[in-house]
Amino acid sequence: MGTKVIRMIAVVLGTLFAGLGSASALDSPKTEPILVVDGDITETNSPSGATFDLAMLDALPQHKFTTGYHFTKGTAEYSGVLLKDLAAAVGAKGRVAEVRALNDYKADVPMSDTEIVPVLLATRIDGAPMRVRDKGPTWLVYDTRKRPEMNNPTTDAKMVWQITRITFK
Ligand SMILES: Nc1nc2c(c(=O)[nH]1)N[C@H]1C(S)=C(S)[C@@H](COP(=O)(O)O)O[C@H]1N2
Ligand SMILES: [Mo]
Repeated sequence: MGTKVIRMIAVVLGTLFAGLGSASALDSPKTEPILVVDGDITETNSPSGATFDLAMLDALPQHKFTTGYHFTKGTAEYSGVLLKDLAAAVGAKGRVAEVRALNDYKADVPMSDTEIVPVLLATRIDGAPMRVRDKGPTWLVYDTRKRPEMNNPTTDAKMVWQITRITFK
């Protein structure tokens, strides 16, 4: 092989790996971190795992739906990031997300749920960021409208609000 060809191959490989690197590299929070993701993940940006501020969550694909729960007042538009997109962003290998709240309440969310209904890490209600007093900064909500049989206490218990940490395991 000529040196020209070898150089070309080197350039192509270099570009490929640089591309892979930038596609998977996790940004760092520029404002107040609102979520820590840890456990069985490949993408991190701090010794404690992958920390996110609101802008980093906003940079992931956004989804929304309007619904109400028996424990909420009326209906509201919930918007944010699908749990499965968050899992992809951190290279989560685990099949369960342990979702922990400010008050140490926690629930195990099987990733298989995310294949049945949209499971959304809501960052906003009716377009407004959620304050802690409004169940923020993030709230895990299930869109059970197409699967009403999932409106049951087991699902309710997985809709953790005031989330601080998600551990994939
Ligand atoms: N942060 C947090 N989220 C939580 C809970 C909790 O205690 N803390 N309770 C769960 C349970 S068991 C249910 S049934 C629903 C509704 O809780 P509520 O009946 O106390 O409103 O929220 C879920 N999310
Ligand atoms: Mo519950």
